[in-house]
Amino acid sequence: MKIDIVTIFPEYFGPLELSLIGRARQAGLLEIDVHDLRTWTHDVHRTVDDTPYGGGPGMVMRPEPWGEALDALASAGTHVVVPTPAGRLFTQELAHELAAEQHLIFACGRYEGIDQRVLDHTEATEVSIGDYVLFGGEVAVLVIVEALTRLLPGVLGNADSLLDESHAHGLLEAPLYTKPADWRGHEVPEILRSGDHSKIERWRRDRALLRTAERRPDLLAALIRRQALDKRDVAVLSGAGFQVSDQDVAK
Ligand code: JD8
Repeated sequence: MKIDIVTIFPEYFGPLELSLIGRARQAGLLEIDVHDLRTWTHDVHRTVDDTPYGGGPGMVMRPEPWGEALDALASAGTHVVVPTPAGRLFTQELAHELAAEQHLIFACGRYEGIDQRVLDHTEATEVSIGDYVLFGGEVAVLVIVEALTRLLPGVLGNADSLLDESHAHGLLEAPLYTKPADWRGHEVPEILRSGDHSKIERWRRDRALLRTAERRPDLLAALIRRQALDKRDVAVLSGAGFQVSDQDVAK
């Protein structure tokens, strides 16, 4: 996969050299190039912003440098992605969609954002990483690139395989423990030390179900809608006082 990132702050992307993303790049599984938007300005001050039509606070990114940048970087099957609080919510589902692309160009806005005509002209996908307000698109791009990198073939080993993970099931993960068995008087649950693997699997499923019901009722509702709970799941939830019925059991 090829990724181009266009920004007025190329220094934000130093972390993409580190750890597993850095290793994926070195292994040739992922090519990332970071570009300074000001490369595509022509005035002495390398201006990228101007006042908003219609008035209002702050400044808007001018379309001309963006147009030149995106023309210079575009290839045949390019997909432009623009982080904005008004975009489609970034989820694991969207991560899979984007990870299937050959070439992505990320356009990082600053100030109040980018002139809408750039997004319209390039048929960009507008994406939001969540309902809170950032100063610009750079951190959102770091989040999205990390989520995509994990999905690229050859990046994950068996130890951290995609099959087993919480968002694949639509459940939160059960809690994790390592040694020592007693830490400051807090003990690791007995069952995890029992060596009984079928009991341990059931215990983890129960913890995951109860945690999800407690913390993310939206995820539990989605599982019920998809008829993804079995009789035992429903019994565990109902035994813990959560409102579930026989209707919610998969047929
Ligand atoms: C891009 C400019 C700041 C946004 C006025 C000043 C994503 N989940 C998210 N929260 N915030 C962003 C985001 C914020 C951005 C830009 C992304 C470019 N800003 C603007 C509009 C309101 N402030 C984001 N993805």
